[in-house]
Amino acid sequence: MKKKIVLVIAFFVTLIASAQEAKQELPLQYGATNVGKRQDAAMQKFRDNRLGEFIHWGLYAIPGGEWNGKVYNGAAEWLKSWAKVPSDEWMALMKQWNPVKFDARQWAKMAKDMGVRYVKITTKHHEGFCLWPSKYTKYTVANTPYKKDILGEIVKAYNAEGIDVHFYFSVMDWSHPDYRYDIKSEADSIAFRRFLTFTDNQLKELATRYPTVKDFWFDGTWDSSIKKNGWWTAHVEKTLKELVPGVTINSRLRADDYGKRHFDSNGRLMGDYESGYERRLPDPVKDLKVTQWDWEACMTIPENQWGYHKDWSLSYVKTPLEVIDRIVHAVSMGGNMVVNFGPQADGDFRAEEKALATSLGRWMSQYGEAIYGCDYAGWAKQDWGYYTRKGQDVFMVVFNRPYTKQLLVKTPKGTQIVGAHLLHGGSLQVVETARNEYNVSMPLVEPGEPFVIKLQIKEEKGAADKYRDALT
Ligand code: FHN
Repeated sequence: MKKKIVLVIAFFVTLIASAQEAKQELPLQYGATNVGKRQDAAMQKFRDNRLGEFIHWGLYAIPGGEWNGKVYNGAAEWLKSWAKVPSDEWMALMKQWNPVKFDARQWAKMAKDMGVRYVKITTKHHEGFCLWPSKYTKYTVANTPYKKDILGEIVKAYNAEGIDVHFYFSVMDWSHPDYRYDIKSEADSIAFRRFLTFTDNQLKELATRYPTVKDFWFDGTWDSSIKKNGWWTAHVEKTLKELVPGVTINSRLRADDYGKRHFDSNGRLMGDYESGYERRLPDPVKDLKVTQWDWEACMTIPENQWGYHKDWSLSYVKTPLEVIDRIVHAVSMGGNMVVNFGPQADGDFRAEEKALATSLGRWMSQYGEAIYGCDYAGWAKQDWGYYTRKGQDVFMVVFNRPYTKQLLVKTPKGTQIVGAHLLHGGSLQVVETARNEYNVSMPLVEPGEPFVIKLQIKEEKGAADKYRDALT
């Protein structure tokens, strides 16, 4: 009887709580459009790709962080702002834009060998210089000594290697007289409306000139002017999706009716995937909420240089192992990772980036099975590294070797480990030590680098439990 009363009370408490929750939902015209994760083939492809190459290339590659003899340590693609260079002076750099060593096929080959499945290329960064011959501005490759459509060459060459091309696009445009950081007057509002039309035109131009584009990744969308025009961000998402079937769009584009960004005022993700993890990653234990939506992180190789900077000694430069760690970390939590490159003004990559690409490629060719198409496994994180999962295959990516030579594995209820082997190697001993706890032995000959163990599992619901807890 007592139990029944408790159940009835619990039922009513839940009912009242959910009614209150429903009441708090704000009606939104420009909020999230998807319910849950997108499940169509294009989104699945985006997700399965997992590893991407980011490329920041623009006029900033020419000064490479130095202006009038002074080297600025801030991000090289922001040099115009650090050194307070007037727009016309900055845009005069176009006269020097002649990347004679640029070879799109070589770039695509390097990307392929590196193991990336997609590239994100800056069609236009904050400076406003366009890598395609846009007919809506004079600040494009067409008006440089080089003349050729760099973006077109990249799309063609990468697609020929089977690599998806994503377009980075900065809405904030320092070169445009109608751009506004905020709207404080009627005049601002009129100018900014003109700017939005200009941006619409450029986006339509990109979507129609390069119809194989798979994704638009927006940046430079944090200003009040954009937050006050949430309707426009929703309109861009809708227009691009009509123009390019299946296209994916990052959350950074979006603001809702109240100027709320990434997640709308009801807490729902806007766009198709979250893009807030920049040069950082969610905590693998505390931030498991991210496994509920799609997300993509991006990272620089030095601490904060996206465009080419001539002096990498000014900050810490990540080693290939650190980069690999971050890639696996992202995938283990159901995210993608994009590793950034900032090519030189002559169109070649700096030696450090080439070396990193080679190291990444070597590791990915050996262990990529634990990355591509993999997802969050749902198993409790252990100190030796990360789990990833694809269907029935669970992968252990081991970064930290324990002195015990035993890798502790705790499985979810009803999951048994029935075998383990080194990816491309022999089988490993598995000892069940307690309920849902196992020791997987380290390989006798250690690979000397982060390695992958593939587990064979059996998932049984309601399996007989051979352990009995002591009465305490
Ligand atoms: O300001 C930019 C920066 O230069 C770079 O492009 C990064 C890449 O995610 N996005 C902006 C800062 O969030």
